[in-house]
Amino acid sequence: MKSLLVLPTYNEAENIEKVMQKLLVYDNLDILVVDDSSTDGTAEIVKNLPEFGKKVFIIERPGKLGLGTAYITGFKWGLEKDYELFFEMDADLSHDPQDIPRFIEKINEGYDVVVGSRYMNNTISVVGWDFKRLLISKFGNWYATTILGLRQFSDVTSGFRVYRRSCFSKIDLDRIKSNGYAFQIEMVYKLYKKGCKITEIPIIFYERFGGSSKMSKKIAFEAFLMVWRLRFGEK
Ligand SMILES: Nc1nc2c(ncn2[C@@H]2O[C@H](COP(=O)(O)OP(=O)(O)O)[C@@H](O)[C@H]2O)c(=O)[nH]1
Ligand SMILES: [Mg+2]
Repeated sequence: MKSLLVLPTYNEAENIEKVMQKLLVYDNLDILVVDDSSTDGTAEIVKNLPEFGKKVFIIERPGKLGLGTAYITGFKWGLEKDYELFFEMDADLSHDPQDIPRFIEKINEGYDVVVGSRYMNNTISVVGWDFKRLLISKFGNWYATTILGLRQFSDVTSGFRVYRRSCFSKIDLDRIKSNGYAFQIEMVYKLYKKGCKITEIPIIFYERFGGSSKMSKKIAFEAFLMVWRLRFGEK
């Protein structure tokens, strides 16, 4: 199945080339970088790759406009073309491109959405986080899944996943409001409500290779409030 992997970047120059090398081994996978005017030359590195314009594409946005809108922009680009599967992945090597075939296996079993989970079967598969960060992530998942009735899922904030094309005709992408972690929660919640078949696979999450995190307290707080808006707000 022809697949598009949307890779949002904001100052990932230290990581982008390594990630690309690991992604370019897959024949049926194109990569769309959505770069928000990184100041460290991320976009230039992408545009200098020999595969640029063939398997690698870029959308450059005028400023840091957020992770959620970066994904929506990327998905819409792919929907205008003939991609069947849409992957989400971080550009900082936290997610291992070698896991991609396991996502596709689940799609072939008939699932519409496959989420890579760090917390399946009551285990924690995170390398390199301090206790505080882990606690926030675990609490965030408990909080969101409890309020939204998604307790069967162990990791609704994970950003390593794949959606089948048909998912995007079930929801209005222009009405996805949230960014950061809330974006991941909103997508799972809305697609679940629309009857999409969603499953998880275990992944190991590694602390970013180079550079620094772009997530802030503000983005975590957005998720905190957004969960209630999703629960009681528009369907
Ligand atoms: N285009 C774009 N990418 C972003 C933005 N915020 C984060 N990212 C990218 O989204 C991915 C996840 O962000 P990251 O800072 O690693 O989040 P963390 O893993 O939760 O600390 C990385 O590839 C970032 O470069 C943004 O505002 N715009
Ligand atoms: Mg990261």
